[in-house]
Order: sequence, then structure tokens, then C-alpha cells
Amino acid sequence: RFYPTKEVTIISAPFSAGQGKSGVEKGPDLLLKHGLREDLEALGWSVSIKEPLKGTGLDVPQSELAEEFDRSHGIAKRPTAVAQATEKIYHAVKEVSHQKKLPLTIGGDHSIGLSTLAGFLDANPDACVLWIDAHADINTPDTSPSGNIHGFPVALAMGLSREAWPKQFSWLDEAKTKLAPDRIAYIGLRDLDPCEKQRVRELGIAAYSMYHVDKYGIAKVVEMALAKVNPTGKSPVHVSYDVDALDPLFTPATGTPVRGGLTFREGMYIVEAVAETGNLGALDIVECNPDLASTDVHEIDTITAGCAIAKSAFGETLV
Ligand code: B3U
Ligand code: MN
Ligand code: MN
Repeated sequence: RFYPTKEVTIISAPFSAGQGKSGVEKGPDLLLKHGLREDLEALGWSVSIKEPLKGTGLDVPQSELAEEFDRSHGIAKRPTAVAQATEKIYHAVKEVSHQKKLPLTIGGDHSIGLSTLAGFLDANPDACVLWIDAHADINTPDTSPSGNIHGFPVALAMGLSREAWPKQFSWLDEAKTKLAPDRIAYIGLRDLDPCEKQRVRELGIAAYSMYHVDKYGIAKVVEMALAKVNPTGKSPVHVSYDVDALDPLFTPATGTPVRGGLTFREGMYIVEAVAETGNLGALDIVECNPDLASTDVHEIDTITAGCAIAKSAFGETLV
């Protein structure tokens, strides 16, 4: 097992400026209110909590942060806020990873994935990544149609178009390990921009879309994905889980829902299979936005799905 002492640190990342809809900053508190900590303790893990954004003023709805464009660097929105928040979260994830505790980072929008990838890779240069998402999040300022930085984290962690980045992201140059394209696999894809498709193809990234889930079944897809990114089976696996990978039937309260997603069971199976290997190294759960729920049931469904992902990843459904 990668964590024989079963210690986890929940890193609360209530950040929303990586996209344009306020409310996603409420995700961490709601997940905790629904018993995330107690759920993990019941599974035999000792749990601590870190709040790297506390007191920074960055943990507010995105509408309260300056709508700043840096035209010299494409259309990336609010680069200063995102750079500051991701740097703080990066240091938290890095410290926890070096302490050999599992970093469970709860968002917040997916821009924080940049921090979790860079932080975990710092301690574990051999790590591999499963990116569970309807989207590939591999845009850069020069390719993004929206300017929303939650569509960028994979590209940034790989150091793509580094020269196109605002100076605020200089902390990234300190991050010693870049994510290699052959160390990440996508599962759940169904909404990519044309430039993203081209990039995924050119870099040869293992990409399992909903088409592949239908064609092969989820068990085979996870097996193929892990064989590609972790051929020895010995590397720790970082799972970055955007709840919009699940069908909007199960996680309706999220910023960019896309129909035709994973069923609830397919979504849980992915993390159960990683749990079974004993190699879960890091987990992110992002993009729960209660303000986008049109009913109380939608909010509860989305938050409890987030908690279920954590429980499944920590072994609840294995007997
Ligand atoms: N690819 C689009 C849409 C998007 C990315 N991530 C989410 N949505 N959640 C973009 O804006 O980069
Ligand atoms: Mn997504
Ligand atoms: Mn995402």
C-alpha cells in the first residue's frame, strides 16, 4: 500500500475565479458538512484539514474578484487571483505529499488541479494521473475559447505554451517535475475544443471518451488506462475528479454539465478499481456548485456524489 499508515489531509480549496460562475467556492464546506471527514475516519483513516486560502481574500465568489484581463497574454481571465491561489494550494499539497499523507483536495473549480498535479509530482516524480472529466482541460491562453483557467490545468502542469503565460505564474517555474504526456489518461471525455482534440492527439495522450466507455465497458477502460500510464503497476496514482464527468442526472449542480456522461456506478467503479490496487496517491474532487442547483434535491445529489467518490476511492465498497 502506498499509505501504510492511512493518514489523509483534506486540503480545502474554496476557489472560483478559474471560471465564471459564483458558488463553486462553497463546495468544500458543503462536502465537510455532509460528513466527508467522518466518512474517511469510519474507513480507518486519520484525517487532518488544511485551509491554504484562509485569510487570503481569495476564497470569495469570483464575482467579487477583479475582472482582470491581461491582453498581452491572450484571454486568460483573472490570472493574478488564479496564480496566487494555485501557488498557495501547491505549497500545501507539496508539504502533505512529502509528509507521506494522502492529499485530498476539495474544490473549488478545476484550476486548482494545476496545484495538485505540481505539488504531488514534486514529492512523487514517478506519479501517474487519471483525469476524470467531460473536458480535457488542456487549453492555453492562445487556444482557449472562454479564457476560463479551469480549462487549462493539464496544459500548465505540462509546461505547454509556457511563454504565453502571465508573469504571475512564475511559481510554476519552481515546480521541478513537469507532467509527461505519457503519464496521464483521461476517462469520461465528451466536450473538447478543436484545439484540445488536436493537442491530445499530437501528444499521444491516452484518452477514453464516453464512446470508449460504451464500447469496452468501464472495467476494461480503467484497466487499459492504468496499463498505459502505470505499466509497472508500482507508481502512485493521482486521480483528479471533476464531478461533471458523471452524467448531469447525478451531479446537476456543476458549472458546465454535459449530457451523456458516466452513470453513478461507472463513476464509482473508476476509483474503486484504483483503491483495489492500493496505489491511490492523491485525489481531487472539484466543481460542485450548489448555487447552480434548481432544487434542494439537485444540491444534495451533487454533494453526496462528491462524498461517494471519496468514500469509494478510500475503499468503502471493497469488502
Ligand atoms: N473547454 C472549454 C470548456 C470547459 C473546460 N472545462 C470546463 N469547461 N469545465 C474551456 O472553456 O476551456
Ligand atoms: Mn469538466
Ligand atoms: Mn475539469
